[in-house]
Amino acid sequence: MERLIVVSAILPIHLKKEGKDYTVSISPGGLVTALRQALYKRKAIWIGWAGTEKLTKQLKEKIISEGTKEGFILYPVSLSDEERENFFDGFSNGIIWPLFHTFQAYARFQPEYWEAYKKVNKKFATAIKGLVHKDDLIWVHDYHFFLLPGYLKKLNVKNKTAFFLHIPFPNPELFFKIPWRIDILRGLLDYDLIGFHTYIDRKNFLDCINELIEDIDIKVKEPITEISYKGRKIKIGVFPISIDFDKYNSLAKEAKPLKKNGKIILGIDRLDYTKGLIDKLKAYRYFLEKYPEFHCKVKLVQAVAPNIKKLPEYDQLKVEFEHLVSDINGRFGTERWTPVHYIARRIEFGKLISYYRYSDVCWVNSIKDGMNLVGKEYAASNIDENGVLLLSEFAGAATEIHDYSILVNPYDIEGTAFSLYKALSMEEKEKRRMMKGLREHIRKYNINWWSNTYLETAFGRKIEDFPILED
Ligand code: GDG
Repeated sequence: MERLIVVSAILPIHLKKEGKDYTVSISPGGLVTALRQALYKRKAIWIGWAGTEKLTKQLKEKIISEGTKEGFILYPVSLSDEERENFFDGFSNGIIWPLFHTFQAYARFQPEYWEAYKKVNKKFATAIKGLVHKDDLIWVHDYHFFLLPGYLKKLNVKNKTAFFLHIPFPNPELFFKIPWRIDILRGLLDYDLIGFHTYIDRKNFLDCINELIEDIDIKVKEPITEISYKGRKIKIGVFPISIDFDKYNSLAKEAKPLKKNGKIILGIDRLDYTKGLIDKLKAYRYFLEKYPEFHCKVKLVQAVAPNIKKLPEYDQLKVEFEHLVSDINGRFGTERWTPVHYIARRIEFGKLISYYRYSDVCWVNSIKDGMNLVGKEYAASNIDENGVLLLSEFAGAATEIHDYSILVNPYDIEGTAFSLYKALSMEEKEKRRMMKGLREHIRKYNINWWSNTYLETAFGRKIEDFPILED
């Protein structure tokens, strides 16, 4: 029986120091949230770095047992400090993440980053070779592994490989800045399937291939585009990722009501410059200046989960964000009203569901985002169908659910403030119509739909076809 081997840069675990000991739990983040729900109890082997070298050895047992509870077999790969620095902080998060999210100025094209990227891709390929069976299917996630299938081929691993990119793919103008652009494209073409969130990402990828790769034949077809290259066929598809609708929908029924004395505008983001947090606060400040009738009647609840990426941009972002929060609270706040309720930590899941169910507006302001799951989670939890989603037109989700949300351009401070005003002033009937449509869409195109469509295209299998882990 074939097994599913899942590869992601970091294992889905979170280590927390408690006294002298550590607790291990499943970590936050879009990729993990989505995959965890798709793979639950499916006995997949999940390969990745555990996030810390020393502790990986010390906590191996705990990590493995935490995985077993979820029905995964977690397999930690070791990385040296130098590999972590140059592969993670360097190539992946210091070049690809900013450039693919249109933050070109943050990209540092250091040659040693590229060397580490190749080395770590090879290391993962070697780890896979050590545990793969003949019929296993290999599902690789995200921008850390553009070169992995090439190394697998060199190691004579002939299993089918499929890749999914969780972040946007940039247009040629941006992509061509990368000194190693051809190696990256050729590397990707070693996969049997390449999946993107949106048609824009697919178009950008095909435009890059068209211009840089010779002797290639591209047949753009729906739903799956086919590329012929070096005697092989490669499939290219669009698979907008989603969430476990039923889970959010049913948990919301039990959600504890929020103490409210006014309308709540909700923001749930990781601390990342791509999420448009600074522009959000500027638009909110402008909104409070322009519409004083809303003073004391609204509150922006903004949770900002810490980022594991250790880069100076994140420290600067935090400082600038906190400065704006205190500026707004200092300027507009009163003894009884704090306009921004800032939560500088990850909020507990039950509380998150309460916020989703009882907030009047959910505000996703990404400068660029592969998909963004927060808006979908909000809709699935908004069982009273009285909330409004304010959604950046630059989040992948906007290409899918634009009819059921108010779209904003995060660069347009005045326009965004006006859209917030519209969201807060919308008639009940219109709110219900939009939220109903949004919920129906997400109920249908849920995480099972996503994983099954993807796995069927990649391997001719559905998630149900993989063995289930007995309790
Ligand atoms: C990448 C792409 C794409 C956040 N704060 C808290 C919390 N979260 C959870 C949310 C959601 C997840 O983290 C964030 O998902 P996103 O999709 O918004 O963003 P990324 O982490 O950047 O994910 C993204 C995704 O991959 C999947 O392909 O959609 O575009 O960038 O699930 O709920 N959860 C809790 N407390 C928090 O404070 N409990």
